[in-house]
Amino acid sequence: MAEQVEESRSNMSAENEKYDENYLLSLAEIKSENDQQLHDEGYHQHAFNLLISEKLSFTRPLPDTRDPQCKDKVYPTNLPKASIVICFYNEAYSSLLRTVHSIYHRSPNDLIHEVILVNDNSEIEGLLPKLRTYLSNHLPAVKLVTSAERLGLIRARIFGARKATGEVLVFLDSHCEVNDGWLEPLLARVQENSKNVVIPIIDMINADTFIYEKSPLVKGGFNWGMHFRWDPLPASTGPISHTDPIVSPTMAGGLFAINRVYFHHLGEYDPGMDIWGGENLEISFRIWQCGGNLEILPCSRVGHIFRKRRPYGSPHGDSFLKNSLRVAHTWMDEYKKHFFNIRPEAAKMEYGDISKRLELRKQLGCKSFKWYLDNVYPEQSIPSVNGQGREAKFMRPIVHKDIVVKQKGLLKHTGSGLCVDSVGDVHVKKSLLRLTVCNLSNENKNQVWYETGNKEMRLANVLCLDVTGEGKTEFARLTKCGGFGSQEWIWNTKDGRSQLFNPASGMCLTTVNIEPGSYLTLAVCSSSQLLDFHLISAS
Ligand code: LR7
Ligand code: MN
Repeated sequence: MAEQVEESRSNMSAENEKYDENYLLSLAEIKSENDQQLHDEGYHQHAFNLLISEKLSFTRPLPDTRDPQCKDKVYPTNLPKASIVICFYNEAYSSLLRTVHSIYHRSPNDLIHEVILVNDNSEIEGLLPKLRTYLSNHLPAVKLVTSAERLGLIRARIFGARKATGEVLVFLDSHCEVNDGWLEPLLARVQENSKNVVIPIIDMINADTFIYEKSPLVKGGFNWGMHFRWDPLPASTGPISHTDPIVSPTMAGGLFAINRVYFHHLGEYDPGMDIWGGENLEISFRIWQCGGNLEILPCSRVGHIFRKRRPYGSPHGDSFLKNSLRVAHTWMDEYKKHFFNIRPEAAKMEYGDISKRLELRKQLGCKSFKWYLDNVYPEQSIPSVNGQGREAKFMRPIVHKDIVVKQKGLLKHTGSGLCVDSVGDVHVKKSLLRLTVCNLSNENKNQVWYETGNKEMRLANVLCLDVTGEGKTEFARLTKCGGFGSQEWIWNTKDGRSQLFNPASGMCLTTVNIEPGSYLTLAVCSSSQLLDFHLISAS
């Protein structure tokens, strides 16, 4: 096995490959018709930049995002072994194999009992034969199983878990990359207590650039619309240790480790849930209410591709709402009314038979939802109904990433000497952008661009330079800033150029002409002078 992996590793990863953001950006450049097609179809089918994924090696290097103290931790030598279960529906070949390779690449061989890939009846033509061939040549130990029908991710996980025989189950999404030392902390904590269910810190793989970003220490919560959310760590717990487990009221859902026998004892998942959504809160409430612990382990880090939309639908309507109803009616007691206050239409909706889940709750002797709120999630605010609200105990505002202005100035088109402003006022959304005569006086704010640490270009520090339209060329406009890929601009200064590169489209900002009034748009990056811009200070 190890030999096979070794062989494929040398095939797949270039010698002396380094983690380098500029290298990633260069992979995003569209250089041919074929690139364009891969890029466009990739966004359509997978909602991430497939062009980069396909070019990147399966075992690419990643930045080690752990706190340095994590490296001093020593784990028992007799850790239990993991059955890693990965369900996938229409996952891209390259992101799926990168997930699997990263596991073998960054885990001690003797801790992996097995890797089980559950194909949830994927419909991408040719995916399965290609995958089978690859696995049998390079990763023969990986078990690939296919369900008889599309199960949805919840039933697919039950299906996969029932095939597993290792002591600990580790679930992962099919577009992850595990990082150095990810597995040991998870297994050690489950070994300490078989009721510990543990989660790595989920680092972010940017869907447009594949840049691997370190996530802050946070914990899982939810809002009364039944959406999972991240909560800041409460200030009252004192100084934050960067290595100790963080008790978490909920989990995001996709990435966690649990003792296998305990998983089955606890009732697996609710098999009445369809396709996607809700199961993460369900298993979180169930773990806590029925005597388990849920923790995030800061020394275990796994990257996940965060897509801006889900690239598949649910055949039978909104599975998230239906699944959430099953959670509310099974676990939330009188507190479900807060959900119905937010989604009144849901109160009368069908959610199927939950009698088996209610029976399970009784049989396991689970505690009330009030107990959970009081003891596990005291920082949750409870909306006031008939004056009976509860103020959050240690609420504090969620810290948004600070928007730092890196530099500001007029955006000058090098060749023409003209500057960029908007056709409408700087506050008017959708205003087109054009070349105009530079006005160097400071009063004239409508030509001053602010480049932020979020890689945005904001005109007068108000709206963002945006080029929407997946793959299709559109004119540049001002839109509300929202951290979208179409608002991301990176100075490309390779080969003496000075161009604004947009990784999401793989293209560069350009002007259609060099006269005053010419609109701005995107073009394939090249040495054309039409694409050269630079920032000059407004005297
Ligand atoms: O019908 C399906 N069958 C499947 O096998 C639909 C999906 N799947 C697979 C899919 O290929 C993927 O591997 O199930 C996995 C999860 O689906 P995603 O990636 O579309 O889900 P997500 O990442 O958007 O959503 C998060 O919430 C879900 C709620 O049902 C699941 O719990 C996901 O696992 C979960 N992902 C994470 O927790 C990763 C970190 C996200 C954060 C924060
Ligand atoms: Mn996912």
